[in-house]
Amino acid sequence: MKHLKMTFLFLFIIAASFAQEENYVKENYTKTETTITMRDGIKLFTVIYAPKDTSEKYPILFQRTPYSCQPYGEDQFRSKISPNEFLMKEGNIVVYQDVRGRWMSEGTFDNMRAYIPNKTKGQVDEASDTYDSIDWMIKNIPNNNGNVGTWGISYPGFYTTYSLLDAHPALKAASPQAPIGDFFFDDFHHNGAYLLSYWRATALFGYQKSKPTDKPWYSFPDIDSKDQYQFFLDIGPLSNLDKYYKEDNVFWQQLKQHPNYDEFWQFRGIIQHLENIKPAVMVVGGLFDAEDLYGPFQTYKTIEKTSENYNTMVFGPWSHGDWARASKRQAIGNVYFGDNISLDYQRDVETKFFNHFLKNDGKGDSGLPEAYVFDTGSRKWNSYDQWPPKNSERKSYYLQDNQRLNNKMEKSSTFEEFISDPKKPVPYSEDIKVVFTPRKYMTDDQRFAARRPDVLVFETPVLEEDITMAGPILAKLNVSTTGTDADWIVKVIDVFPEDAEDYPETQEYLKMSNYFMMVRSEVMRGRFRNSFSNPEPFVPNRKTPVNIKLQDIIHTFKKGHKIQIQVQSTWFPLIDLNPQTYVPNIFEARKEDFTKQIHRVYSDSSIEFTIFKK
Ligand code: PG9
Repeated sequence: MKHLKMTFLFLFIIAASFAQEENYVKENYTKTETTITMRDGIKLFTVIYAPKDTSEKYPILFQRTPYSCQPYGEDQFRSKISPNEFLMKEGNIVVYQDVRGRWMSEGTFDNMRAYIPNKTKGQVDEASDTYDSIDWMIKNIPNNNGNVGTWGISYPGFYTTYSLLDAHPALKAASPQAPIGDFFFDDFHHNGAYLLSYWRATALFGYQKSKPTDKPWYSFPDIDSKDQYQFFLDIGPLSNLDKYYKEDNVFWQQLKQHPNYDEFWQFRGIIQHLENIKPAVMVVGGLFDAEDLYGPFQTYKTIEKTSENYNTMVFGPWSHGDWARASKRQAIGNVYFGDNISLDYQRDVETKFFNHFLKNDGKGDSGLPEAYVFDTGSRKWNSYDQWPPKNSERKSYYLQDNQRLNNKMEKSSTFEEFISDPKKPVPYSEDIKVVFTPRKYMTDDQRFAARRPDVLVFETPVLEEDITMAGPILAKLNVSTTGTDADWIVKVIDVFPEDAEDYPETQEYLKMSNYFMMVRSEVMRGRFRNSFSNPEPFVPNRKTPVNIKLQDIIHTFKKGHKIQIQVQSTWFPLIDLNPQTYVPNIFEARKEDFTKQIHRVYSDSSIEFTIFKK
């Protein structure tokens, strides 16, 4: 009975704090719903929250989203507005907008709509929609101070990056957070491998609505299973999924029709257009973000190369969007990183960034570093005046015989081999569950994989001193297969010592003692090894180079730990199965195309790290 009382009390406290937060917005802001007419006549639904206190003028914080401006109705208030509570409570005009073709806005949605440079009359894209919206807001929202900031996470992050193109002069600051950079490298694909774990999410963007609506017009397929691995294994070839998504799921059809990096994807990538950027930019990302990691790193690095503007990056120990939450303990899966990490970032970094450029007109020093990154091994924040840090050097470790990860190549012609069987693929997670999009695996224990014969393991001896890696990683594999196609997955792992302590978050069946913590991982669909646009089969049994870029890390492998590399060829159902027999389009592969093959990894394969020298 006591337990029940405690539960009710806990729920009451949560409900009370939620109501209190919602009351804060209702008590301190007015809400106006309107439409803004774009240059082609389409009306975009826009919600304006303005401080009731009109004793000062406020900047406009603007978010464009495909995920709706709900709740709809001028008497319905969000529980929280703006990027964080600090900015909400100090007062800003906060505007949300349904992008073209979504929810209450008119027009036709185009997934990752391609940017049109030098638009002619009548041509529109998300840049022109943003420009027209900002122009209207500055002229029509009372009590604004003439400065606009944009922000958004993930898809809204993509629209934030978009706001930088043909930017309105009133746009002074933008924070693309986990922005999608390119759907061939973020979210739905990684280096050409299709993320099967995203399959259900395809419904989000697969259907066009017939008119402005405040109710979902799409639904997610009900898969009659609690075990995603078994469900997709039983499904077999991807064409068997068509019974769930018909012709009217436009995005599913596009995914199947464009298995290579063709113009369909190329035109939609936004990274290529990031040049001569003027507004101040703060890119934010999660070092364990399973959805968008390519996007934030490429957004920051490209702007750094092509533009003279204020451009900074913040990467913390976060999974997708954690930095916008207020969890006291920051943990991802079994691994705990510290307390109040998100709140501290919101108060001391994000709020500071927007205030500096929107309330102080960017005068003086922002007080923020060029690169503010959390070392996920030492559990400490670091500030650098460039990224990767100045005093870092590239160092190679070789995949040597007897499972040795060696900083010298003693043998170049030995190899390790394994049987890769699509009928018994390596799970990407031990958890029995169905995900909407992948998340937890990014720090999961990899001992379960290490014990499989189709996962190669290479590791250093126990480290006698700390080694800090800070920057990109390049896997330079030399491989062969008896087949004509293959995927290659590389995982970088921090092996904890025997005396590592459990966390409250550690799953019951696990121990942190000798935990194989995933630090970074990536796949290369072997057919794309020389070109993402022009795939090539392997020649059976021919030693072939396959390079895989792994996204940046900042991780100290501490004394007493070990650095481990795992190499495998299936990763299921995070990614779809490679038939290992070359077919023009894997989405059309037949059951008989899926073959068991023998893969080899040669000992002159290496992993090139960026080592930071204190
Ligand atoms: N990038 C994330 C996503 C895109 C598409 C489908 C599912 C997730 C996001 O916008 O959250």
